Amino acid sequence: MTAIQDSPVLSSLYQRSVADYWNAEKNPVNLRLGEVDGIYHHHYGIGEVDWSVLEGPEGSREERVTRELHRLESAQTEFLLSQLGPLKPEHRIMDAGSGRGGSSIVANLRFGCHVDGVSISESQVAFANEQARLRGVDDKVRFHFRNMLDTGFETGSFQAIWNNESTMYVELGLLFAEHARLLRRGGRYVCITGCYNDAYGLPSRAISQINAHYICDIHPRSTYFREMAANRLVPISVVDLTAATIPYWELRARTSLATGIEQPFLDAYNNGSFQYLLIAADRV
Ligand code: GPP
Ligand code: MG
Repeated sequence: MTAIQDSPVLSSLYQRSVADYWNAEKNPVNLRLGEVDGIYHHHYGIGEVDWSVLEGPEGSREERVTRELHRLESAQTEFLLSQLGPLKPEHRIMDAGSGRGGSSIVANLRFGCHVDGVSISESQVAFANEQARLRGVDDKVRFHFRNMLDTGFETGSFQAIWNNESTMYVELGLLFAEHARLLRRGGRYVCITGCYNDAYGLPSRAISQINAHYICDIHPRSTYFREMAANRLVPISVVDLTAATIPYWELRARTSLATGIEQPFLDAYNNGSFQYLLIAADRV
């Protein structure tokens, strides 16, 4: 573990350990999928699986499965972006926890907007900026080694902000205070997240296993709504994507790309203790 004292970005040993994880991460389930079309995601998929990918010639099975998992992850991105409201090319939008840059680049291709992605992983920031350069969109899509809790960006400068599976790395009160500061009034906030279901009490064993695997801290569903209400973010839409993501995990569990975290996800989703939610909110 490297010291944090000299870092302008990392403010705790916890953040240092998260940055270390992502600086070292090279899972084939992320890199092989990204190579399909050059869009590198760090989130899961939604939608019906085409199970025929498991049939046919053994030699090309892995390639078919890789493409199918990537298709489902790309469908998740499209769904999230479709909730950001009407965006124009002159708008500026932010990807909080931007990973290898997939969602940001797709957002620029779709809306033509200026996109700023932030990550506490210097490796991810460098990788994502290289992807933007390769696509020729680096004049409008920029990735920054910054902390989403304290970005340093100008107050009221963003029309939309999203977190695609990155809220479980931060305290939501601090995150939403920064988002509320950055968004202009009438701007839109969207997150897709896994949260534990308060109706079942404290986190189940499977959720604890997911937390340990990624060094994250999955929040209860209630905390999202409490902290949004406290920070001028008023939900406009809540979509339970749990049933839509289970097929992705069932396919992933049956492939050589599996990382070992598939069964805890399936257990947590199937027993009702965990939910995969999209929440969209207006900044009022
Ligand atoms: C997936 O990233 C997302 C996270 C690590 C955050 C945890 C998400 C929850 C919904 C609890 P990834 O694509 O890098 O993960 P993997 O390597 O497993 O594909
Ligand atoms: Mg992944």
